[in-house]
Amino acid sequence: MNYYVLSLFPEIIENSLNASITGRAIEKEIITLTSVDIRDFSDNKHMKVDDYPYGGGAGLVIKPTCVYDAYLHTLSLIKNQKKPRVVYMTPQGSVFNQKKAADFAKEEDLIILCGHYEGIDERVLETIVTDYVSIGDYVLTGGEIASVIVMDAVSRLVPGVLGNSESAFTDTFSDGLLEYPQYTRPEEFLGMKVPEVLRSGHHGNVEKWRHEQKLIRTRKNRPDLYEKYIMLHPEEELKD
Ligand code: 6GU
Repeated sequence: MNYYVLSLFPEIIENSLNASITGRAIEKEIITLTSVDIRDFSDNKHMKVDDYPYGGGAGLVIKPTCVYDAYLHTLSLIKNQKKPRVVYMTPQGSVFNQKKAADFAKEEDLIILCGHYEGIDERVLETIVTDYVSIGDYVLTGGEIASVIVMDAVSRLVPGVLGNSESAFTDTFSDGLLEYPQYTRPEEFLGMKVPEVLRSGHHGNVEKWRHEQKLIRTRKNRPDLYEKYIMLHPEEELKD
């Protein structure tokens, strides 16, 4: 998986992705990250990339020329014949989820475009963007952190990025339920004991307890997901 991220703050993206599991995947060249600084494609001596909005109003708008030139430069770096998808990070997009992460993980190259403070001229978006993606119903100062979230979720689905012990956790959400609670030593912490069943050594009872915990948690924290799950598995509906 090769990511090409166009933004005005490449350091936010590099600092985040070069750490931890994604950082190790970059070192191993299972994924690559190329950040493209839109400011490098400014067409004036002050390195300005934005200008006043036509029609007036607050804030500035990123010029289409800078973004388009950054995009053409990015295409020139990509060997693949196929034109890559271009993901624009925006609260106006459709909300990112595990299904979209799996869809993006199938791509060989992904171009991700991030705005900051302000919008980007609509004409260049119409020309290059294939996917408009938001990460949720709140407003961030820019798309950089949102793009890191998308790349993190996509990267862990790329074969070889997770080690064996980590891939055990791949199926969170894959069955539509939240995960069960985990415990480790000590057996007693601040007067709280690890649930007896987990220390019983009875594998069947452990599985049953964990599944029930998933249902309890999902009903409490995500009633929307619980309703969906129960529609498909009515026999598992919790009694109380
Ligand atoms: Cl993708 N960008 C910004 N600026 N704010 C957001 C977002 C993206 N997703 C949710 N809020």
